[in-house]
Amino acid sequence: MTAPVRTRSSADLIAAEEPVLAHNYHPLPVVVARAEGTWVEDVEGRRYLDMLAGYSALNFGHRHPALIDAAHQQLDRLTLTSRAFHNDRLAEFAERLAALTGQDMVLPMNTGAEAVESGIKVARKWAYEVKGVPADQATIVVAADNFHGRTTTIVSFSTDETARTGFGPFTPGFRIVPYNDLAALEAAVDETTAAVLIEPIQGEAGVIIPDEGYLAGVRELTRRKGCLFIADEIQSGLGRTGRTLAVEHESVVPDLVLLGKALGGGIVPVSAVVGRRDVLGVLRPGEHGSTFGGNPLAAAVGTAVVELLETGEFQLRAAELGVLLRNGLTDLVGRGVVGFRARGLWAGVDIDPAIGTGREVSARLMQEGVLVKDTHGSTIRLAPPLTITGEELEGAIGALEKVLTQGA
Ligand code: IF1
Repeated sequence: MTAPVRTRSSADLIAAEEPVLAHNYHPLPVVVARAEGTWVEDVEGRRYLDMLAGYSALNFGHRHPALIDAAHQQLDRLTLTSRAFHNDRLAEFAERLAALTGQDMVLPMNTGAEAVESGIKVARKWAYEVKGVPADQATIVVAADNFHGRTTTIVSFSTDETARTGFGPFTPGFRIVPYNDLAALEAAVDETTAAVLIEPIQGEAGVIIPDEGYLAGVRELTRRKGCLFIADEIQSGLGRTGRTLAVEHESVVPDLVLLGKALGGGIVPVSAVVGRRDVLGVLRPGEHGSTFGGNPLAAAVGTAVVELLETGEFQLRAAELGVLLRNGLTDLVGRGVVGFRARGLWAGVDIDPAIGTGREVSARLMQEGVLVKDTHGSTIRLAPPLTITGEELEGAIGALEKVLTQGA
């Protein structure tokens, strides 16, 4: 008889996973049992500051009261109808999300990858029916070092061999150009191009922030060449960079915006494609769908998330605390940090490889009570909940300083 999970130690639980759980992750050896706000607690009661926030899915912290309350209320009323019928929560979610993002229409899905796949399908359909691209000839231009999810079509245009190897054959119709390179983009976009799909800031690549003017350049180029600009804001959006959407830093309005992660408040998977009516309007009944997309529980939580963002409070917090983060990291340059990129409460920090790999530094930070995730090589990403206090943020930076100056 397996002991009830609540009495098994972290070590027991880690060991118990090994024979029965697919090994598609290599987690840090911490077993989280409860969490609130910016703090998580492991099985033994040790507390950690969560500087990953579920890869930006926990922008509002763990179990934000307003979001948990919205979920509880909906759980006691209605959780799922399928889209075969209407439900009484979806209209308000779509109305308020469209208004928040300055777009016309919403296509509700569940995971980020589903939003990306849906954006690709809508862009192709728009290319055939509106732009007049010959059937099955549509191309979509993406950036090298992208991360848009894990489906076979999405990894078809990944440049990360680890994400691709062994998963072919791949979906055709994608062209890859260097990120932050308008000349290369100009050369790749032609009369077959349905869309340019990019992250306004590349997350997994290490929080790569393009030159000022790049996003505006993509907007001008796609408009001039008659193709769509699709911005993947699944990680960069919903307050993370100090604005509702990262594209707002250049006052750019894409034709489609892909949202996910924090849209579900860290409670349920909620994603969406938001965009122009004449683009999302190409979809007709029966042409696309999802069992859970737009379900009343997701819509209730999603509406509560939008409500949090409508005040602008979290965007302001990210912008203001982002100054503290930037200053703290600047003080560490030359003292274990070889470089960093930061916008709002989001940073990619390049550690001196002589001190350790990103994974090794993450393990040492864990010992200091701070949880982060490495991206590649010796780069770690910092993406705390936007609810973090200045004092907590200074504590995290202090822990990083200690780990770096302790040396190898
Ligand atoms: C994993 C990375 C981050 C995303 C962007 C779409 C998706 C993601 C910009 C797909 C998802 C997640 C996936 C998760 C870890 C995490 C991740 F390390 F994989 F690359 F954040 F950087 N667009 N990113 O960042 O959304 O289908 O996962 O809901 O796969 O390990 P999803």
